[in-house]
Amino acid sequence: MEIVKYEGYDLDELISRAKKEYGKNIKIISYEINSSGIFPFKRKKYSLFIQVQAPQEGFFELLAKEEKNEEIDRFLEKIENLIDKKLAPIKEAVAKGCENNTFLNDAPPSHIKMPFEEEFKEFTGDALDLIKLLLKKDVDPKIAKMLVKESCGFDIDANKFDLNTSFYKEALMNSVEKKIKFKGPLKIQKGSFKVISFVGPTGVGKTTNLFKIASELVINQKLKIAVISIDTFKVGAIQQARSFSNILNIPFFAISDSKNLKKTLQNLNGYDVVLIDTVGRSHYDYWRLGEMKEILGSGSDFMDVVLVISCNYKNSEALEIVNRYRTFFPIDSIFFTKIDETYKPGILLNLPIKSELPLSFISVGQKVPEDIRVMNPERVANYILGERG
Ligand SMILES: Nc1nc2c(ncn2[C@@H]2O[C@H](COP(=O)(O)OP(=O)(O)OP(=O)(O)O)[C@@H](O)[C@H]2O)c(=O)[nH]1
Ligand SMILES: [Mg+2]
Repeated sequence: MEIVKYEGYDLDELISRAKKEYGKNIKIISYEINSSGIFPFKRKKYSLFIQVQAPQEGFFELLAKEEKNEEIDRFLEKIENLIDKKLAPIKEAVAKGCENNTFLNDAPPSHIKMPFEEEFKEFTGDALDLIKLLLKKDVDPKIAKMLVKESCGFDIDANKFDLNTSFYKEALMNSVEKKIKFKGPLKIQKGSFKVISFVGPTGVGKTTNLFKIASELVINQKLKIAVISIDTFKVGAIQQARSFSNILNIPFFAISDSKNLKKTLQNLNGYDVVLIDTVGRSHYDYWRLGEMKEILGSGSDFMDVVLVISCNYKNSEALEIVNRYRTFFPIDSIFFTKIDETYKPGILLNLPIKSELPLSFISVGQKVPEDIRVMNPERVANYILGERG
């Protein structure tokens, strides 16, 4: 609200001037006559006071103001930077797409996420529901798509793919059977002298699970077995392995160099199976992995090397472990552990499919010897779909 004062000798003329400037509905507050008492013949002068509404200043009016508002400038600059950042990958993708002329027939670059409906538009019904379920379990979208398609038929009415069974487990088992290799139960002939070593990152369950296997071989298959530990680095590791061996009443050897390992293996020639426990090594520690390879030496050529991996690992990290360990050892199979500690076991599908390595066993808890299962398509399907068995 503002008060404006007009001065002049003609009151009517002052009022019409005010109306012209501020519109017809001006509010006249008062007017004064300024005549001097000394000169009564002098013309009367009027002061007219009107009330006017000050114009509302919105955001854009403020922006349009001549004087610079630095705060607004800074705010706008921030917004511009944010928008630029968000648009950068899209601009880059568009530029690349134009360059390679791939926009018409190729999928968008992987860092641009397609909406679910678009990415899986070729599926319908149960197939689409199974894909959703697999994604919830951290199965890689491409792998989910590939596995589900494997158990689909083409629905002519919908012009899309749908499962050819109404049971998710059956569909998944069928696809897993086709796409993942399994070692099956450990069947060892008497007198065959098989050497199996357990390698993997620290704390994944190598020692515990080696002794679960040892129990099965000794107690159920009545084989003659021995255990060698090359983990002479970790405090208490030898004692842990020795006491397990004592319980099973099998010979145990702690060895720290390749010459001794070779000699001990030669001496154990009459045994059916020799299990080798190794020290946990980070897959990023190339130097220590090299050291371990040196100790296993030429033995690693004829032994089966089982890579032990916890289901707790992130998918990308697990693949990194496989790839790095592979450069040192001829990995024969993947032995998963700690399935009881995860609700999203997508790794069970992602890792064997991406690495093309077969699955051997899965550890389902800490108890020795019972918490171990042979891997097969039905078990994989059960764990993924949330049933434990
Ligand atoms: N919850 C759960 N714990 C497990 C499983 N398997 C092993 N563990 C536990 O994991 C811990 C580490 O097991 P270890 O057998 O010592 O592991 P490791 O790979 O030999 O460890 P390092 O020799 O130190 O590299 C122990 O507490 C085990 O009881 C499993 O399937 N589930
Ligand atoms: Mg150990």
